[in-house]
Amino acid sequence: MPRLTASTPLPADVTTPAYDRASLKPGIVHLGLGAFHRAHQAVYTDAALEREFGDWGIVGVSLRSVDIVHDLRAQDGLYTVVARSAAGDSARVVGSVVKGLSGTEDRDEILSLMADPATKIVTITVTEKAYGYDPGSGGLDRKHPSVAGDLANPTAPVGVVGYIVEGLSRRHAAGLAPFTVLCCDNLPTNGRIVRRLVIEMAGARDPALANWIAAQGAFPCSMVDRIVPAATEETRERAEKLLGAADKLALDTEPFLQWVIEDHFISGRPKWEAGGALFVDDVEPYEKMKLRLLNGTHSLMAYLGQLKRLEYIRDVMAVPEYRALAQQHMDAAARTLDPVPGIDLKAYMAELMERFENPTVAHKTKQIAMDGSQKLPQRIFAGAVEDLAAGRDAGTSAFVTALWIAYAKRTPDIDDPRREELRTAAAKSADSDPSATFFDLPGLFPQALTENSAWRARVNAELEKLNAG
Ligand code: CS2
Repeated sequence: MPRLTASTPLPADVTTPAYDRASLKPGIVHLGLGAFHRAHQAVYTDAALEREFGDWGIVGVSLRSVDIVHDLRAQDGLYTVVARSAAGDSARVVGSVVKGLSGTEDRDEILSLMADPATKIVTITVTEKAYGYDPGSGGLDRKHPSVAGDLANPTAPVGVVGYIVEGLSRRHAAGLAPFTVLCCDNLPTNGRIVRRLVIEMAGARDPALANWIAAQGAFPCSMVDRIVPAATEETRERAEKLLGAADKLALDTEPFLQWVIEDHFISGRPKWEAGGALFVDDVEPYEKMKLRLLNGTHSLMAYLGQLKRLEYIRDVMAVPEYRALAQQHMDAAARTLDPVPGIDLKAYMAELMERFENPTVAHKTKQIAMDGSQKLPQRIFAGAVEDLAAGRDAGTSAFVTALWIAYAKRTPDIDDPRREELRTAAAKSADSDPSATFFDLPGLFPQALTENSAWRARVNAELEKLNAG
């Protein structure tokens, strides 16, 4: 089967770039070329280019992986996104990514591009753990490997913050305006977090650079949403049938997608509203809603699924008792939210339950269970703190915490950057207070939870029930 390239003739029912791709020039550098970016921001940019063509091609950078970049080159930057639902599949070949670069092989080229006046925006999806963010201080975790490396060797960065600082430093030296940094990871007030990390790292090498970034930089917050399972052999086979060409980068996703962005860009932006993006003054209520209702409930189902040997989210949703637990947590989490402009929360939650049930989306509980130490603070603990302060019991959050601890105890090869600490906590956990060694993990649980003995007792009671069940 021939490989998908720019000259592949494609069937009429496959949506293809409706703009002159050959004349598309790059204006965005994207860090983190994973499935999520390719099925989300790249699709929005495709729609934006269709509506209003401009120099907004994306150069996709994978900081670690080389294969994906080689595949992208072999396919002229093209790949397929298949949106799947019970109503059927619809395939779109995305054209907005003009080039792929890898941090391992192309560091100089990436940095030159970041310093090029044509680059106006740097977008990021590198997952929570890659930033080296210390939730305790709100600043850099100086023990994080790439943070430590980039502080020691700032002109040859390996991590996301180091790349941004070196890119901005080169622009500063050249008398250019900064690029806008648009974080698209599931962190609350993500733009503000990245701004602080970047300014801190810049300040460590040159206070004048830090001042310039603080004064001239732009780090809009954004909330991103689309369920994109890791691609499998089945994904690639399906795309091959739909296209009549082989696509090693094909993805399956759901039809739903959402992007809420603060409209603060230094040198313009693509017309992302063409793909349905919403521009608002304050993203925080939307982020909170999504993190606590979608991601928090996802984490609940992921750990429950792992403990009950259910492979996919849809399998968890198919068990009425578990579905009810998901609903219960979502209802409780909704009580911690401020009103979200333009959103009917009831309808939003009903739609979430339908998305989780989508029979055609094979989203692995194991994938979502990954990196719990990086996810639970914003998904579960933050809401629990607010619940307890308001006199509510935060019972469903205690349940999710117990699920995660039970999972950590039963999974010695747990996929988490704090794996060694989790292993030790699991090994030292005592029957009299089984969650204590987890509550003692530095910087993980907010003080309001570690100091609340009634809530901790509730976590232990849930753990006991899970052990019995
Ligand atoms: C999931 C998210 O893997 C996870 O932790 O909760 O990736 C989720 O699918 C996306 O945030 C949906 O927008």
